Amino acid sequence: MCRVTTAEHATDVDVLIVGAGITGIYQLHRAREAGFTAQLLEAGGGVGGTWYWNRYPGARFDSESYTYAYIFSKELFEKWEWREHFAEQPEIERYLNHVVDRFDLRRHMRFNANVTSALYDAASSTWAVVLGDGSKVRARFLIAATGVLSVPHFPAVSGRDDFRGEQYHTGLWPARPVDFENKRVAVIGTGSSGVQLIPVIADEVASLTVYQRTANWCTPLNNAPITSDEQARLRADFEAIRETLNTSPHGFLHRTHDRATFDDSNEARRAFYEKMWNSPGFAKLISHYTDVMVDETANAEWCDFIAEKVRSIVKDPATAEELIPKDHRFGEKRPPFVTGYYEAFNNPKLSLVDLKATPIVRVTESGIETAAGVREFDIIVWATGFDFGTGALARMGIRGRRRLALNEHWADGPKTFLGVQTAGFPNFFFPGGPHAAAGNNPRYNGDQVDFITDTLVYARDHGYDTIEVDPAAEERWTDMVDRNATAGSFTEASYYFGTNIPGKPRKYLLNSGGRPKLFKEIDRVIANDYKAFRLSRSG
Ligand code: NA7
Repeated sequence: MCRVTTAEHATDVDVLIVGAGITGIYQLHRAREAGFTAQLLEAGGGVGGTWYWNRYPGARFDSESYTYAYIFSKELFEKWEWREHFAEQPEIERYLNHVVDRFDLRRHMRFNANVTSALYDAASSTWAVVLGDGSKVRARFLIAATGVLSVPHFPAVSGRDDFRGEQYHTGLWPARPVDFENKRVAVIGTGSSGVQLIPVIADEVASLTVYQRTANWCTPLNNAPITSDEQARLRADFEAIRETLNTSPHGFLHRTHDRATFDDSNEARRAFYEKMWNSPGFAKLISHYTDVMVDETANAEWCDFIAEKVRSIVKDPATAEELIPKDHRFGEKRPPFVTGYYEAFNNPKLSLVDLKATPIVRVTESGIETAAGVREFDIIVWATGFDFGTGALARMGIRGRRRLALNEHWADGPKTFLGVQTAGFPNFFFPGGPHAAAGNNPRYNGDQVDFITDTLVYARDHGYDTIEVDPAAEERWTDMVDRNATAGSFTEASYYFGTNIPGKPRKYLLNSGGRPKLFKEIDRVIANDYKAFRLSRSG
């Protein structure tokens, strides 16, 4: 495949992948398996991507471990025994290292390799990629598996650099342990990361002040160790599990329910809500009453049930009220799943600051000043989220045909076809990026990796080395995403619309058509002999 015209444009590899997260590792494996030469660049010092950087205490899956992990290899599935239904970060990192070694991928990986620019050369149909250390790699195909939650967001709070204590972002957590023992700690942010961290460090600290701008609808994760009987059942059921994960609309094993809320009596509904409260992770969305996300009255009743639970757990009524969302319904934002979160607020060391009532004025040398005064801290943790979806791609200096910057092409929001390619950027793919997942991420991102790999193989088999999506296909897909953006439960309160980043275009960043739409379109592309792409030969 490395057919080139001049030595200057000789490619180092067929496929250059950026990012050693779950998607990038799988893409490297698939590219190698398909017979391409491949290299993977990773900005971090090790394997894991999101699961490398987000190593804060309490970081764990909220999809079941064996549904989030790889399912391409039966032997791998059988060999790796997850300890818990929802694995914690250290186990996840161990697993991803195990996969890399088991499939002999490490020798194709370069760590501490930060991409600063990527320029497309139309004459040779290659990508010239420059790294932070000035070194260059030229590749036929560039695949950015750079993740959607990989650029941490720090709010523009003045004085952040003045603070003399320790500061951390949950998404940039250091590899060395952070000592919380007897420290006065502030946690800013109560999204999925903050609410995982808070109960885990609560006992260690001298004091813990939680700065909350918006309360979330948190429900129990209901994690548990996987018993040896369950391990045996998982192994025995592998083929069925794989089939369900590969075909279900959300990529989970949870079954959908067949009843709407008011099909049931008051008593039956109450029992059902208890069952949901005690069910694992995302079952609370997928196995819930069919109308809970669409019928306001149905949603309100479920919210009332959660609010009652919060009031029954949190002893201080004023704190309980502050922890109950008043501005959005369940499912309008990505709901966090928790272990001991509400209970932690009964610990006298915890206090809650409502940032809507008393916003942060600035960070000082010794603490945080709000409208209510200054509190002093030894450690500040920013659990303030990410520049979701487009953040990493926007920072890679990507330029396509006629040096068009990706940021310019996407000035009004991302434009993609299937969330894998964008017009004017031939031979560039971005699985697991904008317009990607609408469910259990690795399943959906894996679909994209499989499709990309099949497309590269198709091009190779037909003697083409240039693949570029037709602008009309891009427009059709992007229109579909925008048109259906409000059809699901997420609203602009969710960072899935980019609303958490000042100045970012308000555009839906997931695939609003969901996995069935992706499958349908992939089938159509294949049936039409890849007509959605312009395939050509360079030189
Ligand atoms: P999230 O879910 O984006 O949460 C970020 C939190 O930080 C959230 O509570 C925000 O409040 C808060 N935040 C953001 N900016 C500010 C400012 N300026 N002041 C105060 N508070 C702020 O990120 P996570 O890391 O928790 O979770 C990300 C994903 O990881 C999650 O969805 C899962 O997929 C796993 P807000 O709600 O915006 O008022």
